[in-house]
Amino acid sequence: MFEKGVASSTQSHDGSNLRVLIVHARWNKEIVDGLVKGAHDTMVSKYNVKAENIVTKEVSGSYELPFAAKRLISNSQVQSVTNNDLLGGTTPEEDTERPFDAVICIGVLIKGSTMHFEYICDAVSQGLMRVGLDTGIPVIFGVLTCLTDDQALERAGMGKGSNKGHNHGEDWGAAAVEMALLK
Ligand code: RBF
Repeated sequence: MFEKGVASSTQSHDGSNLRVLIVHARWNKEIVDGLVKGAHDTMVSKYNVKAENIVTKEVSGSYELPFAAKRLISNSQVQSVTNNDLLGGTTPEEDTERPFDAVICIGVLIKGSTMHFEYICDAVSQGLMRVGLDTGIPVIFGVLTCLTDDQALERAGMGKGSNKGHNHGEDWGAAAVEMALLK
């Protein structure tokens, strides 16, 4: 037997200087909310990310996540340059609008009776990878692609039976900090 899933990192990660963006979809909101909370609370309690340095934005569906991530990353970079110009240069600690160090995109896709699911899954996974590689800012793939409602609930730690499952949002929070510090 082996322990399924991601093992804890052998290195310690201090997220106290990081600024992280969470973008989430509103489809299947109850499950999405659980995943967002898992990511948020893990970053704060386990990695010392300051709650005020976690910005949360929402979009309609998962298909919108890559575009939103790209635009919000670009805006944070432009804003930061403008602020530095206006203020005559600020240190990262003083600049609350400094660029994001990592982005977590969260959505829950559940297969229906048409091909929509396959198209959205493909577009979103390709799109999020592209945003990360194009911008140089780590983008975490926090999108569940499930065949049933129960699969989605269990992967948010909200399973109906005795097995509540595991909240994958916690792993996404950890991955965001680890990737942000990979410099
Ligand atoms: N968005 C999700 O985040 N999860 C879904 O399970 C989901 N299923 C959809 C099923 C259909 C038939 C349609 C039309 C849209 C669905 N969307 C879903 C919304 C999609 O991500 C996007 O918001 C819309 O297609 C508008 O671009």
